[in-house]
Amino acid sequence: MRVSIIGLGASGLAAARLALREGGEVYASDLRTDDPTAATAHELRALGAHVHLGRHDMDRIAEADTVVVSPGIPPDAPVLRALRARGLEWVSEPEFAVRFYQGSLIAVTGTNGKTTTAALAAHLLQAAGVDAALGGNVGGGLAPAASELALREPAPAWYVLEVSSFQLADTRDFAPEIGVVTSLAPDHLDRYPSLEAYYRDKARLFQNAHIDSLWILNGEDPAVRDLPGDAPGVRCLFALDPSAGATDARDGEVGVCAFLRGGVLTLRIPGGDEESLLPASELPVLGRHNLLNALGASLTARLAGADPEGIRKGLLSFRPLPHRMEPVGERDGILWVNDSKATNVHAARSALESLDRPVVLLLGGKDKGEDFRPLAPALVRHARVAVLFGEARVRLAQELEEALREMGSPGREVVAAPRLVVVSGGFDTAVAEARRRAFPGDLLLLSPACSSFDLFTNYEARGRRFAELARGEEAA
Ligand code: UMA
Repeated sequence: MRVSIIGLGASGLAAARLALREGGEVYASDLRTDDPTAATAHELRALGAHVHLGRHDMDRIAEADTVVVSPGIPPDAPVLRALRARGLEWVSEPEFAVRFYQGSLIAVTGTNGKTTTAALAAHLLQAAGVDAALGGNVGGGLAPAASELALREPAPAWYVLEVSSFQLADTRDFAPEIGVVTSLAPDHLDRYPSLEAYYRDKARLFQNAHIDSLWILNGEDPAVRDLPGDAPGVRCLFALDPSAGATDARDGEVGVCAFLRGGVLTLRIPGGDEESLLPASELPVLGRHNLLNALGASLTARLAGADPEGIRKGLLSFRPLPHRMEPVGERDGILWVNDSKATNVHAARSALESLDRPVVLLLGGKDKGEDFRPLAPALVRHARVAVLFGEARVRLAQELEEALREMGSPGREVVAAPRLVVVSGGFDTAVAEARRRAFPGDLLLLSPACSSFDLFTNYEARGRRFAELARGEEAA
């Protein structure tokens, strides 16, 4: 087996380790030459790989039987254009990894909610005594890359992989026993030419569907229900309302199998009775979308063999993941919530809509070109103030002002238009401004609808700084 690995981040390193363990002859390359990449190169050379930093040797790459490409490399990168020109194919890192899996596979994708759902599903399985391992796109040091899981011994009964559209793009034989789609909304439009192209990559989850495949779909999201097209398999929905989707059922749907009954999370798996899990009020995570994530994850775990009692225990012991609706402090009656992971409009909107306290919202960051106007209705309903910061602040202000004006035109009713405050200083200045405008009882929410790369290295660094400021650590 001759394997060429392009990109030496977390995915490339994991794929190279796996290929080497399998006795492969490995050529790995990365355009970077910085210290962390040099350390990776050093490790891989010690294990027998041939590594180039600062360039990709196309002739070496062309000698491989399998070319593994990191998800962060866009399809129009020169290295991929050169591969295409030579008629060479490549696969994504999870596609490579699953070839070596010995247990069953749960793959979780979706625009938002996929990390929490994947992490919770794995946690619920473990709480029920089922050996499950979490990995894939998760990142943030919370879980390993897909290939790293293949190195685990003994192999787990279930691999729970979060997969992004970038990773699904270059799959071919990827065939999960259980596939989960949490939500679909515009995202990554700086990389995809259209929304359809983005959804097409997501739909690759279903490319090897067979009649025994189990699909767990958000029943409240019509785009999710449409995504499988005519793929075979059983489609189980999750939704707050048990009758959701009843009037327009798609082929293969068996109705809502996870829902709320009298405020209690409830399961009804095909052919079985209703099983009550836990009152929603006892869930240790914030917000309506986390309730949906909990329903999706509980259904996934149940279908993978977890018993209701184990799921109940797991739901109670789960803790919010960092940077996802994570309460990070309460001072002077103001609750600070870090949702730095909300890097698109849909995520910020669902965060807002899931809350029942007045919100002072921090919005802004790198401008990915998304239309911000759809945020306006949620702002009107939930936010008193929106503090706009970072590279996107001017466009945010223009589009939100325009949308709010439109909503306020005669014939429309606006109770209280939220105040928009544009801050041109850095992140700390924006947070200080938000703090000044918050009253006791308010929720100070960082759910920025933009990525962080204008001011930070990643969303985790942005969330960490927010948490420091929540604790009163003012000086950077
Ligand atoms: N590179 C080249 N040549 C090029 C272009 C890039 O060599 O022409 C190199 C870069 O220098 C870099 C590497 O290729 O070293 C690219 O690495 P990467 O960006 O793919 O990063 P990884 O560390 O492998 O992380 C990836 C995911 N990152 C992205 O998809 C951008 C991580 O998801 C994931 O946790 C990890 O694989 C393991 O599966 C992060 C993410 O932000 C959390 N994902 C996006 C999201 O969730 O929205 C999709």
